[in-house]
This record gives sequence, structure tokens and C-alpha cells, in this order.
Amino acid sequence: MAFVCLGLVALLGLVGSTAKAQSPPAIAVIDLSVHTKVSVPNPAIGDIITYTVVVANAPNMATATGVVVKDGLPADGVAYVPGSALVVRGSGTYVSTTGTWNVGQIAANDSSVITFRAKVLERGVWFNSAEVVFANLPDVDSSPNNQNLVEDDYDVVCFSVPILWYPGDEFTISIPTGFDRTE
Ligand SMILES: [Ca+2]
Ligand SMILES: [Ca+2]
Repeated sequence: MAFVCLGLVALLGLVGSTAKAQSPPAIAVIDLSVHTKVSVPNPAIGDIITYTVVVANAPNMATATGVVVKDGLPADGVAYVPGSALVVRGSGTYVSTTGTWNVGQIAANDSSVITFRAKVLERGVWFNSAEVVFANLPDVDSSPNNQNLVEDDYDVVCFSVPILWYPGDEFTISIPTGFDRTE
């Protein structure tokens, strides 16, 4: 599972790195992109981890206004540390109960950055996704709030807390249909 996650992150990184500066368009358009990262990829239970979310507007675009980013912490596995959201760059407010970051305005070739902390509660692989869910102007290569993994306005990070097996532990493993053995 961890490899799948890392592969997905790498893929999204490649997609994001292909963006190039463009000539000023004739109509007012924007090009927002979102990048997320987590401070510790393999924390222990009880650790406090820090998420960083960056939303940027590409060079030579119109100023983006009314930008809203949704950051969805997993329902289990981690707990938001109350009051930990900090707008590091730009302005805006974060509503932790809904995971909504009201970013507001982002000029061309500028970005806004927010960080917040969460406490690790359970073992497993835990994903955190972030996407632009609203902006006043059209984006040249992505659509708000469509959960499309290959668009640049969506990003996902994960961390994993290894599941430990001890002598005497018993586990029940279900095998998906079509597979007849384990290795
Ligand atoms: Ca975009
Ligand atoms: Ca999108």
C-alpha cells in the first residue's frame, strides 16, 4: 500500500513538473496548482505531524480571486490539532471542521501557503488530499472540485505507520476473488 501511495505521489509530481510559463492569454484566465506535503512520512502513534498545503497561480495569468481549497484529513487515523492552522503566506482563513481554506486572492506567479498539525492515532496508511474547489475565473488546465487525480489543482500525500506483528497474534486475511493463493 505504501508503494502504491509513493508511486501516486511521484506520478502527480511528474504531472505537476510539466507546467510551463505561458504567454498572457487574451481572456482572463488563471492556472492554479496545489501541492501538499507531510513532515514525517513514517511517524509513530502519538506523534504530531505537520501538513503543508501550497496553492499557486502560474506566471502571466490573471489574478485569481475567490479561491477556496478543500483539504480532507482522513476520518480515522489522525486528529487535527485544534488551533494549529497557520497561514504562512498570503491571507485567508481555515475552517477545521470542514477542512475549507478560504484563500481569497492569488496574483500571477504568487502562492499562498498554510500549515496545520495532526496527531497520529492508528497504524496504517493515511492519505490527505487537497484540491481547489472554487475560483472566480476559469483555470486553463483544471476544474475545481472534480477530484481528478491527474489535474494540477489536486494533490495527495500520505504517511504510514507500520503494522507490527508479534508472535501469537492472529490475523484474518481475505483474498480477493480471482486469487487462489498467497505468497
Ligand atoms: Ca490549473
Ligand atoms: Ca480539479
